[in-house]
Formats: sequence, C-alpha cells, structure tokens
Amino acid sequence: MLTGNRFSGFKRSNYCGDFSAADCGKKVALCGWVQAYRNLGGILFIRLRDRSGIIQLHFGEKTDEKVFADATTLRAEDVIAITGTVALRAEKDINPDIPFGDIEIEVDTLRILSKSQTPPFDIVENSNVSEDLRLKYRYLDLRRPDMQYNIIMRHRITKITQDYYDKKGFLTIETPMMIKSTPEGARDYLVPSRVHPGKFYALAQSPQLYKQLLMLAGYDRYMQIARCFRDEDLRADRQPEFTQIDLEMSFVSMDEVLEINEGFIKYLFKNLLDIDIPTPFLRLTYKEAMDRFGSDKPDTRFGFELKDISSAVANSEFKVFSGVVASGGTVRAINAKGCAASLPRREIDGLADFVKTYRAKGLAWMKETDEGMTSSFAKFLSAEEIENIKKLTDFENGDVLFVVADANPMVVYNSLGALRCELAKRLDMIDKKQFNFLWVTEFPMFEYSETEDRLTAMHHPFTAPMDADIALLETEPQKVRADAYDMVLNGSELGGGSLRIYDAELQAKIFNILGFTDEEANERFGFLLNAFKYGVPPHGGMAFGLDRLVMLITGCDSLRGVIPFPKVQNASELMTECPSFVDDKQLAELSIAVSKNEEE
Ligand code: AMO
Ligand code: AMP
Repeated sequence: MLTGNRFSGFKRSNYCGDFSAADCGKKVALCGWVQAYRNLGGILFIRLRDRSGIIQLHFGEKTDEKVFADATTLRAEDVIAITGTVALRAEKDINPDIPFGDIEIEVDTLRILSKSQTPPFDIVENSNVSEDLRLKYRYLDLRRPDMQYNIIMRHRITKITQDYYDKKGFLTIETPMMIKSTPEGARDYLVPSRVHPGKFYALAQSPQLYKQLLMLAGYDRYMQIARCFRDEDLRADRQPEFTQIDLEMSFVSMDEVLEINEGFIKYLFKNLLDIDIPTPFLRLTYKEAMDRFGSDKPDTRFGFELKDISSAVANSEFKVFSGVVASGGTVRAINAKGCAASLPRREIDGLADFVKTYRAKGLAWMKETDEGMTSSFAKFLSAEEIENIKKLTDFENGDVLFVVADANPMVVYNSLGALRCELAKRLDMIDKKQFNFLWVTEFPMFEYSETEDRLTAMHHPFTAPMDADIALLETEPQKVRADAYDMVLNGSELGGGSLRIYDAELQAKIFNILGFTDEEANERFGFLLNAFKYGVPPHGGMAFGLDRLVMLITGCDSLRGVIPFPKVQNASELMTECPSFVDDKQLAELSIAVSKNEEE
C-alpha cells in the first residue's frame, strides 16, 4: 500500500550521541537506524544509531500498547523516529563499557520511516567480511562507525587545511578538469568531444600548468583541493581518481616553500590531534636518502641503515662480490643489530625470497651467536675481508648481516631498502604512534626510461634544475639535480613539488633533452612557452596527496579506507559496476567506433 511522508511534522531535537546523565528528564526527539533489538517479554530494548553514536531506547510497562506492538516488529537497519524522555537506567542495566551506558530513552511515540531487508553484513566496527562485499554495498559499509570516523576525519583535515592556507594568504582558485592531453607523466583518461569529432580532452592529472599560469597572472599564492585523474596501475596507496592539496607561490625560495608547508603539517597535527610536530623537518638529499636507507622515501622510525662494504670485498676471491664491484656496481649490507635470536635460518631464507622480488640475485648473510658464526658467504672470504666487513658494519656477536651485491646500484638500493622495512615489520619494531616527517631534496632532474629509451623528467618537465648544475645540462644531463623536493611521512611520499622554470629558453632546452623537437614542444606546450614571453614571476609549489594524508593519520592501510566510493585493483567500482558499456547511439554521437571490448 502506498503511504505518504511518515516523517512530516516530526522535528529532531538531538543526535543520539548528545547525552549525559545530566539530561535526565529531558524530552527529546531522535531519528536513526536500529542497531540491535532485545525483546525480554514485557520490556524491549532497541539500540538507535546515527552518525554521532548509539543510544538505548526502552519500551516497557509505561509504553503505549500500539507503540510497543510496533516496536516488536523492528529489525536491524530499520529507520525510525521516536520521541521520549531521557532517564537513568535501572542499576542492573547500567553498562559502564559503552558511551551513555548509564542512560536510556523511555519512548513515548514511534514512527517507522523505512524498513530494511536483512543487510548482507552487520553494521559494526572492525567488520571482518570481505572487502569486495563491503564495496558492493558501500552505502551500508559507510554506516559502520570506523568508516564514519575516517570520513569525518577527512572533512576535518580538509577544513583545517583550507583554514591554514587562507591565513597564509593563499587564494582558492579552481582550474579545469577537462584539459589538453599531454603525453608526459602517467597515462591520461580521455574524454571524447561530441562537437569536435575525433578530438579528445584529457582529465587533469594535476592542475600543474594552470597553477603556474595563475602565478604568471599575478595571483601570487594559490591553493586548491583538486581532483586528479591518472590511468596508472593501482596499489594500496594509488587510486585512478584522487585528491591533492595543490599549492603554488610566487617570488619564493625553496626554503620558503618548505617552511610554509611544514608549518601546515605542524598546524594540522596541533589542531586535529593536539600533537606537536617538531619543525624544521629533517632534510636529506636524494643521495643521502638512497645511501643510508635505500629509498627516496625513507622510514626513519627504525635503524637498519645501509652500509657500503664494496671496499672490503673489491679484491675478494668471491666473484659474486668482487665481480660486481669491478663492473661499477656496489655491495651493501644491513646489520640487524641484536636480532640473531629472532631470526632463525628459515626466516632468513624467507627474506632471501623476499629480496628476489626486487630483482636481487641473492641475499648473502652472516650471523653470530654464542654458538659461533654461521654464514652463506664467509667461507668464500679471507679472515681480513670478514674483519673489514665487521668494522664497516659495526658487526658484533648477536647480529645478523644481510648483503646484496649487484652491478646495478638501484637493485641494491631497492632490495635492501625494502628489506629494512620488512625486517622492522617482522620484528615488530615500528612504533605506530610515531610521525616521522622529513624532506628529500636534490632529486635527479631526469631518469632513464628503458621502455621509451630516452630521459624522462623525474618530477615533471617544468621543474627547475639546480643552479650549480646548469652547465651539466649540455654535457651530462643525467647528472643534473633539480630544485625538487618530496615530503615523506613514515616511509610514504606524502607530497612533492619543485621550483619551476620561468625562462622560455631554459624550458625549451629541457623539452629538447626530453626528446621533443622544437615543433613537438610547440605543438604540446606552445601556450606555456608563449606565456613565458609576458613577464613571469619566479615561482614554485607542491601538492600533497590528501587521501594519503588522511590514510596515514587514521592508520588505514589502504586509500580505500578513506575514500567514500573508491575503485578496486582493476580500476572498477563494485557498487555501480563502472566502467560500463554505453549505447551505440552515444558512441555514434561521439563519432567513436569501438574496436575491441572486454566481453569478446
Ligand atoms: P605528484 O605527481 O608527485 O606531483 O603528486 C603529488 C602527490 O599526490 C599524491 N598522489 C596520489 N595519491 C593517490 N593516488 C595516486 N594515483 C596518486 N598520485 C599521486 C602523492 C603525491 O606525493 N603537480 C605536481 C606537484 C607539484 O609539482 O606542485 C604533482 O602532481 O601523495
Ligand atoms: P652461491 O655461491 O651462489 O652459493 O652464493 C653464496 C651466497 O651468496 C648465497 O647466500 C647467495 O644467496 C648469495 N648471493 C648470490 N648472489 C648474490 C648477490 N648478487 N648479492 C648478494 N648475495 C648473493
């Protein structure tokens, strides 16, 4: 039977989480979802939930008969509106373990606004149902208190962010999402144009060029909570659609950019969590980060720093080591200090398999306990070589040493960099309450791309080279360092940016090094090179990953925990099942012919 609006005339007075014992006697009107029900014959308890919390409703002797009868029909997730009186619970019903465990609402009236089917999973904290099922019914998943906490934290972080940058004189300015496709960076998501058959927009990977043009236009300080789109392979910390806190400033040095942005972190943590983050942050050059931690986003909550032992093994009989040194490679080690007892042989073998996923050819090890020394490689080395290794790595009884040798230093860095994190995880050495922020600076301008067989920009092509290295652009571009920086938190890249090129000639040179002819550069970035003819302020900026920031603050292990409607590994959304096929009519309007589809 069709009914009208069962809610009309009702006015909510409070949220469910608004109460304390001091409110006893107060008349209230509440709305929400039925969390649970307990029927004890003459007495019925319903737990009522809204986004603020849960309160107990009491239906008993004093309750009107019809209201009581209606209440017995309630099931989990039904939506109701009630009026009643706040009351102290009977002594025996007090639950000291939950919020408002000493009070309840004695119900006068009940309206059943919407019935729920039995949900596919319980709406409770720390649900252990599969994530796929949670994502298919995301609107139910989002009812769970831990998801609501994350989403509310996200709101508060966004709000505090906007406040901070507003105070610092940043203007919020929107930039277009449908922009010109430029083939640098990740793959673009394309949007076909109906009115220009055969032509496409790209969804913005970031507001980079527009924010630079805003500096050129004199807006001086810009910020935007910007949605970005990148057709990349997904990981736990990567979504195809994500949000940046995007910033740009004019007439600034790198120090000023870093200062204002570490000031943001300090302000955020103080206002959100009342945690004092010390500033200035530690600054590591890219080289130091790689040498000490094997990573350009080092986690400094634990030691296990890398040690170069190439000099000790350069002339060794053991060709696995000396051969690598001779070919220009490197041999490095991690000393797991005092961990001999916690690292049995089978654990060590497991770690050898682990580093192979980072292309290491092997993991040599050496372990000393009161029973003596065991090692996979010591027998191949002279006593003097072992002694030198011990000196270089501060190796003592009780330690385990891990060694990787490779002709390609990046393989050594990547595998030992990952190994130190894995060791810390397995040995439970990470303090989850610690927030270690740092900057990595002096990144290389370029990296060699094997797939494209050319240099590509390590950050992006608009990043300025360091003054000290300008001359190398002509001779050894791969040695040029950039005025680029990343902010790192506990081993995750939280944000990155750079000072920008503001000179047309230098910008054109960089495009050349990246392999564009003048014509290609003009075709793709002509508008920028043109703009550079009209008076450009020196400028620089950065972007934080908002999703990553919220993820790290809430302690989630995936971005999916802090994005209301995320995509999964294969870039689809399980609830609406997008992407989806479209009508032939739509395709025809866009002058698009599909040459292959997933179902074929
Ligand atoms: P960059 O590409 O380093 O720089 O991105 C800045 C930050 O955005 C976050 N991020 C992501 N988060 C979730 N999913 C993704 N797929 C993803 N990709 C990046 C990271 C990263 O540090 N325009 C420049 C910034 C600048 O130079 O000002 C840029 O986009 O936290
Ligand atoms: P092998 O001579 O192959 O038995 O190697 C002796 C030890 O050196 C084993 O523990 C191997 O895992 C290790 N090993 C082999 N290649 C490398 C390498 N490139 N780096 C570090 N250890 C290696």
